[in-house]
Amino acid sequence: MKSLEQYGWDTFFQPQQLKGDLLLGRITSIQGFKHYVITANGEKEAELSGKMLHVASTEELPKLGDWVTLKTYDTLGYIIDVLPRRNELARKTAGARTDRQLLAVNIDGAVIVQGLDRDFNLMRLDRYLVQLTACNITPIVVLNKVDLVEDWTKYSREIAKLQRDCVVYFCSTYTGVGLDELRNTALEKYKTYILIGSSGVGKSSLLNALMQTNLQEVNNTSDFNNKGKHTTTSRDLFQLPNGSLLIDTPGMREFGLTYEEGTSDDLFPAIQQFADRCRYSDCRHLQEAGCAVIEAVQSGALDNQVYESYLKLIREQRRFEMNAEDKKRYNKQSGKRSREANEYRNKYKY
Ligand SMILES: Nc1nc2c(ncn2[C@@H]2O[C@H](COP(=O)(O)OP(=O)(O)OP(=O)(O)O)[C@@H](O)[C@H]2O)c(=O)[nH]1
Ligand SMILES: [Mg+2]
Ligand SMILES: [Zn+2]
Repeated sequence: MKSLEQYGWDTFFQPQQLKGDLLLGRITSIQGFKHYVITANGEKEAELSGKMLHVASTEELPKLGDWVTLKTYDTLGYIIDVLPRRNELARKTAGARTDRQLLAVNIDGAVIVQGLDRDFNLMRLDRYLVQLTACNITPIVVLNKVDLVEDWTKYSREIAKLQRDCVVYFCSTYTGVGLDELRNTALEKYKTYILIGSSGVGKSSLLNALMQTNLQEVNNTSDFNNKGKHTTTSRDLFQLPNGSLLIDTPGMREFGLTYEEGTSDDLFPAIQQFADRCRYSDCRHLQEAGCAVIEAVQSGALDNQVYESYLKLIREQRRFEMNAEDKKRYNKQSGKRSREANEYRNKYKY
């Protein structure tokens, strides 16, 4: 298994015995029906096996970063199984009410990129941090384009208000500031990271700078008529010279929350520190008497912007949860139908 370690394989994935002539590999790109899989015998192109076409939900289909078993014939392969995942990076897709989209799986860290031109936004950053925490993925914050600003310290002060456990790197792909530090202290060998953030913040530029070659075309907004032709359109996994694995993604307009249960207060450390002192243990910190969180906002101990962000995210999460319940009820019924169809198919072997 040695050679697969360099693509992120570790003891977590300890396989069920590999049967027969099956090969193990990791998905590095998905384009339509084509899945690119890196294996100990090099890169293979693979398609879904018949079995895969009958999974109960699309979330079970192979995703970028998945470990899969495949059967290969020369260069073409068929994906037989998806191995259990360490984690899944999900978001609610733009527009759809409850659609949860898996951006990538088996991720060690997510690099949230914001540009210091006009893109910096504390609430948006908070949203990314909440969702990553809920997905069990370590956040790394990169504030790019520092060549455009004079005072960086105010951004550190803003982010500190969120009281979240995340490291912030100030970078410029133009001047090279911060890149060595990012490379050497945030990106570990053989671990998998994903770049996320709005379009135009410099994700592909960062990837290129870290790769030390120009692999991804960048969205050159200085182009004639600002059309920005090279905006990234697919998610792909690359290996940096230091061995770490980095996924570039198209800029996201929306990064909706998808987590469903649990005490959401755990996801908001800045709120939690006061919440323990609320009069009612089920206080929602909206207008309840004896709410220590509201008192903290009034006294200035808690930043109002951080409180507003909390309220907004909690509302959004409740909406997602309610819609998800509706959908689950529906899926249960259609899942039963598809199971029945499968049983029938197996019985009569067609
Ligand atoms: N001033 C400045 N501009 C930068 C920096 N890094 C990238 N840019 C510019 O920002 C624009 C967008 O860069 P990209 O790397 O394509 O951004 P992206 O995040 O990959 O965008 P999408 O693929 O659309 O999501 C380009 O014109 C880059 O030249 C930087 O450090 N400083
Ligand atoms: Mg890009
Ligand atoms: Zn309260």
